[in-house]
Amino acid sequence: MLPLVLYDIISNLPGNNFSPNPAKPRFILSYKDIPFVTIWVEYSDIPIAMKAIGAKPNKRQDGSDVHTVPVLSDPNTGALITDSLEIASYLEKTYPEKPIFPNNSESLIHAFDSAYMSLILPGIKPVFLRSIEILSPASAKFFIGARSVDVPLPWDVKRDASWKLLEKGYNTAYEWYRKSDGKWIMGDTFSYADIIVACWLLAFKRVLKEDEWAMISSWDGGKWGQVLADVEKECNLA
Ligand SMILES: N[C@@H](CCC(=O)N[C@@H](CS)C(=O)NCC(=O)O)C(=O)O
Repeated sequence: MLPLVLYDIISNLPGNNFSPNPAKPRFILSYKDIPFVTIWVEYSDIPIAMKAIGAKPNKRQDGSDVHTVPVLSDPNTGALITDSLEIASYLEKTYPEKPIFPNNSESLIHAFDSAYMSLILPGIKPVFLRSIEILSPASAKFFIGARSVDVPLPWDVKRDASWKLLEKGYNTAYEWYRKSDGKWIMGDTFSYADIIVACWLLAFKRVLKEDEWAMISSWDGGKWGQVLADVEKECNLA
């Protein structure tokens, strides 16, 4: 089997990775034990680099085209897939061993993805500010332009108020987990929903200061540090 190729975003952190959406296919590939290599792309080069390989554009909320990563290329089938959810769907169909959408849960997990995002977005501004600090100047500028469409500037708001909003979102996610009889959102059954939760936590851990991540990971009795550690272990990444 030829290794698949995952396009992810470069940063100045050791090991590069920081971005939640490309982390999702990385976790799936590792969980399913599919060989892959990563091509690291400058954030500001995403449109030109993805156009150059012939990747399909994604859609902005207003319906206009935008090139995004992750993109996954599979030389075994010739597939070239844009968007983390599309990639998850492709990988599940093409490599069904170790399912990530067990019990026909794909549609529900798509809905879960949006619901989880709506918990995070209200408190995301300090995370975006920290993300800029780990990008090159050109990519930082591009990131501000791209992300401020959904999360309007200014981002330099009172951190404490944002942390409160983010904590409130995670308190809700905690209630979701508490209703499940097991450590995963579907009880004892691991799924892509847990990967979605973990990839955002990983992004926080990577871009935030140590004390900021320590605060988030300790919310809800240490639930979030634990979820990240559990998912990393389940996906052979710990
Ligand atoms: N829904 C897409 C979102 C991907 C996305 O927004 N990617 C960001 C990096 S994390 C990007 O490429 N942004 C480029 C831009 O907005 O111009 C997915 O899940 O793959």
